[in-house]
Amino acid sequence: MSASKLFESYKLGPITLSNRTVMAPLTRNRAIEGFVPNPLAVEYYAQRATAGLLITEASQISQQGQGYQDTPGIYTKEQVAGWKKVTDAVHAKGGHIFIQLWHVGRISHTSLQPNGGAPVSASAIKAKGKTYVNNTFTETSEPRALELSEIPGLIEDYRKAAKNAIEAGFDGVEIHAANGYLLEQFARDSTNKRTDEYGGSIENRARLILEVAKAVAEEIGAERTGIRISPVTPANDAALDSEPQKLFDYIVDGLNAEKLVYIHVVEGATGGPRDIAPFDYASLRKRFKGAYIANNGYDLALAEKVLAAGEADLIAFGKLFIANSDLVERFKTGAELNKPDQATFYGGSAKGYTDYPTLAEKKQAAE
Ligand code: 8OZ
Repeated sequence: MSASKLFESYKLGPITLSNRTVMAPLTRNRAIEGFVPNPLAVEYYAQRATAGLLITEASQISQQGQGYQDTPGIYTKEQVAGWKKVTDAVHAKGGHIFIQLWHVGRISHTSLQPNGGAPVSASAIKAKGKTYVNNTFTETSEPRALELSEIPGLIEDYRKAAKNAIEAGFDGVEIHAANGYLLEQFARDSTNKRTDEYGGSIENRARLILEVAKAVAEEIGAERTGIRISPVTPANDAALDSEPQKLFDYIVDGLNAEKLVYIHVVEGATGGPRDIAPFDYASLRKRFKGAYIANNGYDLALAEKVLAAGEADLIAFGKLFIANSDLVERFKTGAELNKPDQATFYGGSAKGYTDYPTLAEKKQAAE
């Protein structure tokens, strides 16, 4: 039995997590009619409730915020009712769960947009790359720049989604400001060419993220509001900002002012190399007064090392939690890990979703 810090409890705002593991947000494309979470999601998340904190798959805050087929939303009554079953099941097992609030911006396709319109972004610059719609990988559509007059309505969509999240029983929300989606499209100067108060200087490009953080925190409490950032990821054609360190130091200072409960940092290229571009994550860690959740390519050894050094408070694991619902127990006992099956990540049903064998089931099968 290891005496690692990973298995110590952690007070995150008003809730106490039973350990320092976090299940990272993981897109699974299994939503049903009306972009309501699949009934199987109840079992899927409940199976993983021994994580210190579960963060749901990214969930669109509006129809405009959707970019891929079969992702769940958090903007209708039916979606809220679907999520309530998930949060009830997780809480019944003693777990804690946040929902990730998502607007994809330009990473979308007209077929998913209201009235078949263009997806929106900071500027009318098309992303190179594909999204998945109508069961096919499809070029993203040419976006249009959001009008200045549309921005209050966009912030209102985040605020309403956060309100819905609390109604659905979530312990809090994570604002998705990572991986080349809308909020990052505004932050980076590679994708934001605006000339109004949301473009140009770092202060202007950070404005939307900070206004969204403020609105959400005002609605549900800063102690229930976290955010995910990915300062140097190339995901979704996100070319590097010209000054990523200055940009994200500024953003984190602003998040401090809003008293957010955590920053969740994708270190390096999402799902890829951790050292893709130079960046001083310790600077963010030092500046930010709330919790630091580290993510990207962590295994048990790296997690223990980083926690012991005080470089993070919590560690988020993605693929390892897909394949191992009892990941915490496996880490504790040094048990072998199941391998994730990439073919069943996106779309489908129970296969590769709720049917990975637990340690207990494996033992039983061997007897
Ligand atoms: C994989 C496939 C589709 C979306 C992200 C929400 O990267 C995603 C995502 C991941 O943040």
